[in-house]
This record gives sequence, C-alpha cells and structure tokens, in this order.
Amino acid sequence: MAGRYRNELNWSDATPRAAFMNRRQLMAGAGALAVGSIGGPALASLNAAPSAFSTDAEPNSLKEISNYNNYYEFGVGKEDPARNAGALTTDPWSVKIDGMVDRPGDYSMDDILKGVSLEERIYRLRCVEAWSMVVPWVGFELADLLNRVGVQPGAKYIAFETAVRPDEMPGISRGYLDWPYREGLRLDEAMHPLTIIATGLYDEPIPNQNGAPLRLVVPWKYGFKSIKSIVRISAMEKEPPTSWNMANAREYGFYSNVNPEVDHPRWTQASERLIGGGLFAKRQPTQMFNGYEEHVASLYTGMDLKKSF
Ligand SMILES: Nc1nc2c(c(=O)[nH]1)N[C@H]1C(S)=C(S)[C@@H](COP(=O)(O)O)O[C@H]1N2
Ligand SMILES: [Mo]
Repeated sequence: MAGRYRNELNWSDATPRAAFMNRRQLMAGAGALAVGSIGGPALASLNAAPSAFSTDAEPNSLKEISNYNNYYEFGVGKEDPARNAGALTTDPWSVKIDGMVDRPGDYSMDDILKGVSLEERIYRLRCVEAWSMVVPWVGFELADLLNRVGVQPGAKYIAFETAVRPDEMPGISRGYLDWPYREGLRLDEAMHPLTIIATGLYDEPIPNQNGAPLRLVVPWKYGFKSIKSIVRISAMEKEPPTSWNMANAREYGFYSNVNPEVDHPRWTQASERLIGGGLFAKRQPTQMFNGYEEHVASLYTGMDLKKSF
C-alpha cells in the first residue's frame, strides 16, 4: 500500500476500484434495459453519477463487508450473521409506517422503491467497537420516503424497528437484547441528505447479513444506529427508546455521533482498526463525525457533545 492509511489512497490507486469501475461500466453499457427487470430496483443506481457525498477512500471488498458483521438477531459472533442470515425471508417484505404521518400504512418493498431514486454512496462505517470499513452502498435518501408519507408538524423524532423472527433468527431466543432491535433519529438527522436507506451494495442486492432488504445508514454515527431489516418506521414527538441505550445507557447514548474526543467508558475512541488492513496495520485516527463534520456539525450547534453523547 502506498499510503500510510488505506483511506489516503485514491480510488484510482486501488485494484478493487478498477474492478468495480469495470463492472459499473458494463452495467452502464447494458443500459436502462436492465433496470427494474434483470437486476431489479436495488441495482438501478449503477448507471448513476458518483455522489458528491461519497468518500474517495478505497472500499472494502464485498467479502469483507459481508463476512464481518454485527447482527445480534443471528448471533453475537462476527461470522454468525454470514452463517445464519440466509434463513431470513426477505421477499415479500413490508414496512409499517405509522405515528405522526399523513399517509400511514403497510408499504410493500415495491411501493417504497417506486417513489425513490437510487444512487451509489460510498460511506465510511465506524463501529462503536473501534473498527471501521468503507462500504459502497446503493440506496435512497430517507427524506424521499418521509416526504412521501408526509411527516406531520409536531413530530420531532423517527423511530425504527427490525423484524423479530424467532424461527429464522437464532439470536432471538438467546435474548442478547430486548427485541425488536430499535433505533431512532431526531427528525432533522433523519431528513439529512447523508441519511440513506440502503437496498444494495456493490452491484448486488444487499446481503441478508448486512440488513436485507432495507436498512438505515447514518454515516456520521456509530454503526449500531444503522438498523437492519427494517419493518417499522414511526414519526413521534418524544425521543424513542433505542436498543443499545436501553441495554446500557452509560455506555451508549441516543446520539452516538462518532467523536474521537469522547471515549467509550471501556476503550478509546480516538483511533480505529480498518477491517482488511492486515494483522500489522496501524490503527488510523478516528475523525470527528466520522469525517462528515462539514455536513453535519451544524445539526448540533450549542449542544454539549460530551453530555449528549
Ligand atoms: N437489527 C440490527 N441492526 C444492527 C445491528 C444488530 O445487531 N441488529 N448491529 C449494528 C451494529 S453494532 C453495526 S456496527 C452495524 C454493522 O453493519 P454491517 O454488518 O452491515 O457492517 O449494524 C448495526 N445494525
Ligand atoms: Mo457496531
């Protein structure tokens, strides 16, 4: 590797980038015909121009991204989700959208994808456990969906829940967490253009272990905020309870913005281990808001980031 840290490399320096570009160009060559037919809607964005929000850090390989996961419904080991999540039935799928919205209801996957435009977003992902990856997601802005269902005045938060399928998810009966896995965002965070619902990664529908068929991605927050396999989205006035905060409020706050200056009670958050960097790779410095400070710092003006962690 030429750079001290992998994310100092440009796309063009990296072989995976070249391979990925070739696939993308092939897809682009195949043209709009493929969209919605062969590839399905999850792949439609591959004709899109790169997003201004994408990092030019080198993405991790699909193999890395889909074999080192946190998805406690399928077990607590990093390889358990890859081993067990194949059992999850992701089609048909519907999402209940309720609470303070103008058009509540059960939305099928087709319904949801009808009104949105998919694009590629290459984002850093920083887990609270101090490891990180770079993931080329395919998805749409959560704001597109929220605008479609009409969030009512007075709503201040958006809450999310993951499916609970004891027959398909071996972790459920183990009681690692109080199911369903729950997450939440302040409305302005949910409406921020960086906040996406991912339905694919690289040129494939999103693997089950990464949260098929649709999962939240909030790149400036610790990974646990990015809830997988969503079945419910609710607009509400009060801050919703969230799984890791319910499990241990001292260690996991509602905001959980990536912050190298606020350590976890049991480990430093100043640096991180990039997955795939190799056994002897140096840890890399963690960036404020995971590198998205210029886009999101204004959401927290006047807030004490140590107290509201
Ligand atoms: N439903 C659900 N969503 C979840 C989790 C989980 O255990 N269950 N783990 C979270 C954590 S801790 C992280 S770091 C990311 C990991 O996403 P990835 O496996 O796609 O890298 O998913 C988050 N979303
Ligand atoms: Mo995490």
